[in-house]
Amino acid sequence: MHAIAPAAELYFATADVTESSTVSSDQSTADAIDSMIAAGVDIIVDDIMEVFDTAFSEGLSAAAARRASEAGIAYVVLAGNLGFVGVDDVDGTSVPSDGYQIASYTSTAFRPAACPAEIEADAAPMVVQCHDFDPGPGVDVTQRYTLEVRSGESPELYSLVEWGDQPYNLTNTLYGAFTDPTSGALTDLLIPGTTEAAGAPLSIGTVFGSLAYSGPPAAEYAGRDLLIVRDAAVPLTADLPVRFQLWSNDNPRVVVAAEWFSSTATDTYGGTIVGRSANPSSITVAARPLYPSVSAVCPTLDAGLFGLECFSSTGPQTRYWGR
Ligand SMILES: [Ca+2]
Ligand SMILES: [Ca+2]
Repeated sequence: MHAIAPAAELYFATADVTESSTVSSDQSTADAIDSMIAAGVDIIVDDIMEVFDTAFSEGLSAAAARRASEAGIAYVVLAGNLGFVGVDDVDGTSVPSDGYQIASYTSTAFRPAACPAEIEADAAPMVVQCHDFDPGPGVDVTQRYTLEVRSGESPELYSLVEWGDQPYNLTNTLYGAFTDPTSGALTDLLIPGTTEAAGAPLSIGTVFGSLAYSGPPAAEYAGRDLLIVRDAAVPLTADLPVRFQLWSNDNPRVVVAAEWFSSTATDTYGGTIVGRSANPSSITVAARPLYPSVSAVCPTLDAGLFGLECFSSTGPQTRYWGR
């Protein structure tokens, strides 16, 4: 920074960002931004990954980033590395989600359908309904992900389900559940109402840890079915936007294919830019590959071209609030 702008006066601030304290992380990031505004800076370069950048409402740090722009500060922020791209084959067989961004799923409305017996039994006495991933007349309450697990790897991915209630004014309770497609057994839950996300329209958790694989060097391909589950006691009175995201930087990517991956008028796949990075007033920057091992994950780039990392975060995103 000093070499680029030797006469510039430099300031640094950091945020206390941990996955186990999403709300205070958001407040901490907002405080760091506000301290920069108070210091009278001209440019803010923000490279903080933060899980509580909400998609359906303006979070504390996204609001602070907006205030910085409104104060005339050039706000430069990371896009992030949260994209997952479908691979071209799974165990030698080509797959339809090849090349599609599959890290997230957003629907403009929760579409209620009956849950499998395993989900109902786990939720009891709560009565639940499951989201229908099929935007057409058919019903499919499972989004199947294919995972590639190699010896010595312990795939633990942070993931979240988010819905369109306002933070600290929740009406609905939703959570994510993963099941084993062969047995139907529940394997992972994304939990609502934890202290880390208290008052937020978020269910969060670490998933796929049960897949630790210690077999031969060849990869093992496992399936996991995602279900988005809702407490049916509260009637749906309006369209309730709902979203799922794999929230992980880890390489190589463990999730390599998805059953549903093609966007429609109501359902969007792959968008991972939310919060500060989605502010129209932000200058959002993606990365190009820096080190050779990236070519093991992304198609090899011409060294003379400034291509982006294939797992850079991407849009599209929809804003559900004003300004
Ligand atoms: Ca349907
Ligand atoms: Ca399915």
